[in-house]
Amino acid sequence: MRLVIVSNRLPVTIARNGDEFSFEESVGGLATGLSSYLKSLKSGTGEYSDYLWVGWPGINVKGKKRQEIASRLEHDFSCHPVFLSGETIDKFYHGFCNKTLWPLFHYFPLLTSYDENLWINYIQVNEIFCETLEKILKPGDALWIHDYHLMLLPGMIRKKFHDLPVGFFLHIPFPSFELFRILPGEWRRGILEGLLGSNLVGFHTYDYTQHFLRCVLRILGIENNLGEVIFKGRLVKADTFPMGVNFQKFNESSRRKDVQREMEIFKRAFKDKKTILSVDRLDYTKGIGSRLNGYEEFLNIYPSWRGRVILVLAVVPSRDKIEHYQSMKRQIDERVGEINGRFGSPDWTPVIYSYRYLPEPQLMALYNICDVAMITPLRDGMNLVAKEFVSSKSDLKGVLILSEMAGAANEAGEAVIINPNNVKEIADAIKEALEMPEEEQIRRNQIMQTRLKRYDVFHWAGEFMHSIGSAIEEQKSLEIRLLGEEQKQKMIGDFKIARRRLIFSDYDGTLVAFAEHPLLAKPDERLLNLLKQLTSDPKNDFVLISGRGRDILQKWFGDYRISLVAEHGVWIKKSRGEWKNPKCLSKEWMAKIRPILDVYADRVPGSFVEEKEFSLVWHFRRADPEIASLKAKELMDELVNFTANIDVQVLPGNKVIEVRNAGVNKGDAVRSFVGEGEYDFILALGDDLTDEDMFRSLPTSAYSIRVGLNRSLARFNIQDHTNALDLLEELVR
Ligand code: GDG
Repeated sequence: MRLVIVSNRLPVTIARNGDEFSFEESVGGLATGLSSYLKSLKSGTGEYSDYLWVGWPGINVKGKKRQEIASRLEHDFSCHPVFLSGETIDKFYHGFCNKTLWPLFHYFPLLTSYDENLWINYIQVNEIFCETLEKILKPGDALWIHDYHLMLLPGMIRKKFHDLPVGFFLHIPFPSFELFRILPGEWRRGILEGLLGSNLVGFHTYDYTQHFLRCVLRILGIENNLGEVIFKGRLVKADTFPMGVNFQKFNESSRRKDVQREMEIFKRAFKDKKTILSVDRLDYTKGIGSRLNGYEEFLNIYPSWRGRVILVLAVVPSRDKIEHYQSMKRQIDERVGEINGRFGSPDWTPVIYSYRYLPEPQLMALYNICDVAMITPLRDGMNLVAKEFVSSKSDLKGVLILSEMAGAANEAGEAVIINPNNVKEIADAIKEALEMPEEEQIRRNQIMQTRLKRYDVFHWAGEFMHSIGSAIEEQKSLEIRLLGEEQKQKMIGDFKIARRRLIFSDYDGTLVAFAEHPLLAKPDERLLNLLKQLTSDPKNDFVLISGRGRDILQKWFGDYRISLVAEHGVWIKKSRGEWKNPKCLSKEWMAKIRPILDVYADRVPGSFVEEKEFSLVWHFRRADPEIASLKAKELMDELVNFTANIDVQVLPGNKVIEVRNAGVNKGDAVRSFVGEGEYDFILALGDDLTDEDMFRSLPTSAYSIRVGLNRSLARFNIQDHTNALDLLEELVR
């Protein structure tokens, strides 16, 4: 099987020298980590033995040159380019990605721009990726899409490839609902629905996963069960996979000759001073300013350290086309100048500052020789630099100072954890780190390294891929009972030859979609025509078996030659007959329960109580989904306790909780109809828990179908009410 990786950028840097192109593998983060994993696939015996990486090559050329670059990428790097024009990439990468999604997802709403044109461009670029993939995907491929640039792509792909395994991983934080909701409605729904095209959506931390699930609930109204969501009839799993680094590579780096050469050079430059390392891309989320403030404060309040310590500040150029990044660069230059001017002396520079990309041996040399790493992002999805620093310490000596706002902080309890907004805290942390006894450093690093070694980047990618497989297995276990074409044709055949046919159907959720208020879920033309056709054949008996009150059923269906069952079997009206109440039921309990439900209706805006003749229902479809979901659990508890000694039952339904007399259920009603005629074809359709009683009471020869993908006693499942109508239409055609 082939694994197709998709990310905004290919892991190859292409440089142009006149008419010639040179190609070099990119290093750092996703590129390095994932590349090692992918290469290991080719030599391994696992499920995937081949890979292809699809993304923007970082260069725009036309005509023959494109072909030349594409075949070189394919041949030498297993990459496939998605070419984008300069203008498109400008609006996409520098636009929606980094002026809207990046700041908002990192909790900088004031820096977020809301430009409809940029959103449209974002959709278009995701479509271009989708079109490219359509041309190259083959049966047996699996797709792993990366990061915030391509959040619409899973949904687009799903429309074209129903069964393709698709995983999505978000490398940045997923913000809390309060932040995410700031996006205009169409954008936020589009992003969530796009992500839900995947089989698996992965995040770095438990919090991000929960934020995502909460947004799915609050914005799309879809609940999750232990991280699993049913979206458009498919199971989608959201889970946490903290990304690791290539531990072994960093841990063994001090043995590399090229790294050792760089270590010697740095050691000479730093002399006998203690060193604090800071490495980041230039970005306002990385908290470089706070770090400089903290360091300045440290020199200010702990003067004995002056002249004995150096801050090695490596800033890597990034997104310098965006104005905000340019001004940030100027501020950093100025702050470094101020600190060096204020404290420096002819033989001591407090901050050694570089603004460039460091070749890998240099970065590894710094990881190896610096005593402390100070990583203080204001917000960071994970932060791999922190993990790389700790992994590099083969002698276990060194201290990591880490912001609590980095995803990595969840796994690095042994680091000196700071709040990046507290200058004094940073200053104290620097002192603590520089003065930490060696045994303590070793003890802490040992624990962190054990974790980093076990959960390295190979483990991370392997576990993610394995989870896509499990999500698909679970999806299949749901689909296995989906009514297939062959079974459907058999059913139609049985229907055609039958002399007497009996069809039971629930109403809400089975023949019509749910509406915000029950009165709005009226039968439409399509359904009424279907009923006319069904009842025009004297061989057919149709029973509408619902939880609704008899008044509304009478109003909507009283004129049809069909039987009606109201309130789950409290009332039964045989076709053309009178309403009858077969059981002697009590109503006394209703006066006691009603006030409890009223309290919930008052407390949960948008919810209301429906009183039927023999049952009470609390409806919460229109309420805030999160509050309602919590309150529904509370109400269930309260009702179950309160009704322990009363002869009633409490039933959770689809956005409702119903209380009704015990001993009344659709099963009894079904039995009374089945016993009446010599039916040689019986079919029952229903969508919720109350319909399970109906399925349970059917003869074994009957066809039973649960609408929706829930586990059920029914023999088959179909996706939704439109499939139910399609099926009934096919029967009578
Ligand atoms: C995003 C999320 C998340 C950096 N400078 C140089 C260099 N690097 C390498 C590091 C590291 C990577 O780049 C940076 O990774 P980070 O995790 O620190 O940050 P982002 O680039 O913002 O990445 C982040 C990450 O995705 C992965 O999911 O952790 O939260 O924002 O590997 O080594 N490498 C070299 N020279 C440099 O100057 N050679």
